[in-house]
Amino acid sequence: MRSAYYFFILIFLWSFNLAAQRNIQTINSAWEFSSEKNEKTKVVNIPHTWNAEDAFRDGKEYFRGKGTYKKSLFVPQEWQQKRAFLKFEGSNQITTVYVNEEKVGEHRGGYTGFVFDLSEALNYGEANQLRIVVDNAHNTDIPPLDADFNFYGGIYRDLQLILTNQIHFELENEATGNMLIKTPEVSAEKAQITFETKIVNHSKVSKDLHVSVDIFNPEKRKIESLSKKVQLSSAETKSINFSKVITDPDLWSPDSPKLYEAVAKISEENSKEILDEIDSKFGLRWFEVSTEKGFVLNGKPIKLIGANRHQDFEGLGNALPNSIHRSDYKTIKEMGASVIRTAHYPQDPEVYKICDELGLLVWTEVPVINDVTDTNAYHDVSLKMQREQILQFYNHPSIVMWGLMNEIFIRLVFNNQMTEEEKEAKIRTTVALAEKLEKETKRLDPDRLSVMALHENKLYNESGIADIPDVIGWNLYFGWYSPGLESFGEFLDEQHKRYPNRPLFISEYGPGADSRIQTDEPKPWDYSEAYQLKLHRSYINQVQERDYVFGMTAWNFADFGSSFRQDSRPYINQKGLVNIDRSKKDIYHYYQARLLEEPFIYIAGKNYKNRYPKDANDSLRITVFSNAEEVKLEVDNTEFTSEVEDGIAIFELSLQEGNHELIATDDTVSHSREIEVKFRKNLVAEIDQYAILVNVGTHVNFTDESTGETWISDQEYKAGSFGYVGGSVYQKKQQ
Ligand code: GCB
Repeated sequence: MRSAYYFFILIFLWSFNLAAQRNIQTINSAWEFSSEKNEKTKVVNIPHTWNAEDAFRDGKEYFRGKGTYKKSLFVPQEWQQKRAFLKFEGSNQITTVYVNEEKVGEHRGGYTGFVFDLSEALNYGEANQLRIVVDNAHNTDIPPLDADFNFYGGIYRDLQLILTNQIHFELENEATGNMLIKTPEVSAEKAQITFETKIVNHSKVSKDLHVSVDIFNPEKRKIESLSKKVQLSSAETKSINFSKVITDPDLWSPDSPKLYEAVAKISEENSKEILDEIDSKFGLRWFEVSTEKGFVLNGKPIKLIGANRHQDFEGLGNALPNSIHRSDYKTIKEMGASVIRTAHYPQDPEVYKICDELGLLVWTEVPVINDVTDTNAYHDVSLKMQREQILQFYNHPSIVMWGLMNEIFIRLVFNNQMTEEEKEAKIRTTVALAEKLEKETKRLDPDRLSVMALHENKLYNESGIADIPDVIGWNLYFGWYSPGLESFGEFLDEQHKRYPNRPLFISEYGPGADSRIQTDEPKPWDYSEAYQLKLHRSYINQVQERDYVFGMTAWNFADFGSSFRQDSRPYINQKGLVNIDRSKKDIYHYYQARLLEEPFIYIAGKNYKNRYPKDANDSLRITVFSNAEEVKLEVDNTEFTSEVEDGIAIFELSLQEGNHELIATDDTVSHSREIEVKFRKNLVAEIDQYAILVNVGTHVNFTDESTGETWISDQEYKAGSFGYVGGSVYQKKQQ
C-alpha cells in the first residue's frame, strides 16, 4: 500500500526489451529526495550527494546523517518471468533498500558496488515503491573513521536496474556479477588464462545448458571459443570455469595498452536462444618488483611516477559523471604519468576501465585510514571491502597493487589521552587486522602485490606491521610537516639500510600550493607555486637517484575538499597539481617536462603576470619548463639562452615597465606568455593616484581572482618607500 508521504509520485515506466537475455539500464533520474536535516523534499538525479555545498560552507559541521531517495516504479506483469536486480556502484556509507516497505538489503561501506535482488518483493502489474535510505553518519564499525577528506553522503555513483532471465550468471555477490579472469602465468610466448563464472537457475525445473566463453583479441577478432554442457537443477548455483593457453600474447603495458575481451553466454542445450550474456575486458602482462631491479613490467624496468587522485570536484562533491572521471585520468596520462594511486578508497568502475585503456598502472586501496576500531564488526567490514574491491576489479590489467591501510597509527601517535595499555591494545588489533587483510588479499589474488602506506614514524617498523605487505609505501612530507628537503633521501637510505630487501614506493609527498600566491623566493608554508616546484623537483631527483625506490605518486593530482582544513583556501587541501576545478597549476606542466618524451616547452607563471621589481636594475625571474637541453627565450626582440637543469631553465631579466611578450622555444616547440612590469618605486611615486596594495608581513604576491589586483609582497622600509619597520616576515612554521 502506498503510504501518505509519497505526496508526489514519480511513476517510472520501464521500457525493457523482454526478449533480450539481460537488460541493463541506469535508474538515475528523478528521485524524490529528503534528508533528516532538510525536510524539504526535492527531485534529484543520481549521481547525487547532499554535501556538495555544506562541506565547503559549514566546515566540520557538514551534514552527516540519513538521506532518503524514493521512486515509484511500474513493474509490468511480464517481469514475473524475469529476475530484477538493483546494482549500486557506490553509495556512502550504509545503504538500505526497501521495496513496498519490505527491506530487501543493506550494505555497509561507501566505496564499492553491491547488488540486491528485488524479484521476491516486487508486485507485478502495478506501481511499486522503492525507498533507499543512505546514512553517512560517523560509525565506529565502518572505515574510514577519520581522514583528511570529506565523507560526502548519498548515492554518488550510477545506479542500475538489471533484468535477467530465470537462468543467469550470478549477480548478487561480492563481485557484483563479475566473471573472474585470472592470468596466473604470462610470458612473451604464452599466457595461461582462466575464466570463472557462476550460473543460477531460478526456474522451477532442472535445465540442460550450454555455457561458453568466446575470446576476442585486441583487434576484436574471435580467437577462441570454449564451451561446456551443464545440468543445473532448480534453485541451484554452479561454478563453471574454463582455462586456456594463448600463444604469442599481445601484451598490455602503459605504452601499448592492448585489451582482450571475453564474452560468456548461457543457452539451453540444442537451442540458439541466449539466456544470458556477460562480457569483460582483460589484459595480459606480468610484473615483479625488487630492490635491485625496481618495478619490472613484461621484462622491462620502469620507474613509476604519477599521482594520487581523490574523487571530488568543485561544486559536485563526490557525485561525478563518468565524463569527469575519464577526463581526470586523461589529464594524468597527458602529464606523462605511468601510475596512479586511488587514495584512499576504491573509485568508480569507470576509473579502472579508463586506466586499462590509457595505460596507467594502479595502486587501489580500501579506506582503512588513520585509526581502527577493536570490534569484529569493524574488522569484518574492512575485510568485506577488500573482498569487494578485489573481486569487482580483478580483471583490470592496470591494477598491480592492492592497498591494505593508510597511516594507520597516525591518530594513536598524536593521542595524549590514551594510556600505554590502551595504545598497546590498539596496536595489537591494528596488526591483527593488517594480517587478516593481507591473508584475504593473497587468498583472493596471489598474483598481485599487497601494499600499505605509512607515515614517518618508527612504530610501523617496531610493531612489525611494516613486514606484513609485499611492498611499503611511505607518505613523506619533509620540507612541509617535517623540516628539510634533503632529509627525505636520508630517511630513505636509512630505511633501505635496515630493510635491504623491502621494495619502497613514495606513496605521498607535496606541499600546499595556491595559484594566487607567487614569489621568486619560495619558503615552506608560503603556499606559493614556486615552493611547490622546489619541493617536487627535489623529490623527483632524490627518487631518481635511488634504484631501490620503485616509484612515487604525488599528493595529490587535484586539490580536494577537507572540511576541517584552514589552509590558504578554507576547507580545501591544496596539495594538488591542478586546482579543484581542474585548472592547472604550474607544477602539472613541470611533470610534463620531466616525464614526456615528445618535445615540450612551457613558460611557468600562468598566474604570475604582474611583476614588481624595485626598479630597472632589479631583476625578475622567468622559469621555463622543457625537456630539451637548452632553450631560448625571446623578450621584446632580444634572445636569451639558458641550459635546462632538471627540466627547468631560469632567466633572470631586468625589464622596463610595461607589457612584455615572452616566447620560449627549443627550435621544435614554442610557448608564449605576456607579463606586465611595474616598478615598486613608481608605486610610491603614484600614491596620490593609486592605492598601493601590500600583502602585509609576507614575502609573497597575492593576486585576487575576482578583481585581478595583485597585493605585493612586503619589504623593509626605506626612506621614500613603504614597508615594515622592525619585526620579521611571518612564517607559519619555522623550518
Ligand atoms: C597524508 C594522508 C592524506 C592527507 C595528506 C596531507 O599523509 O595520507 O590523506 O591528505 O597527508 O595533505 O596532509
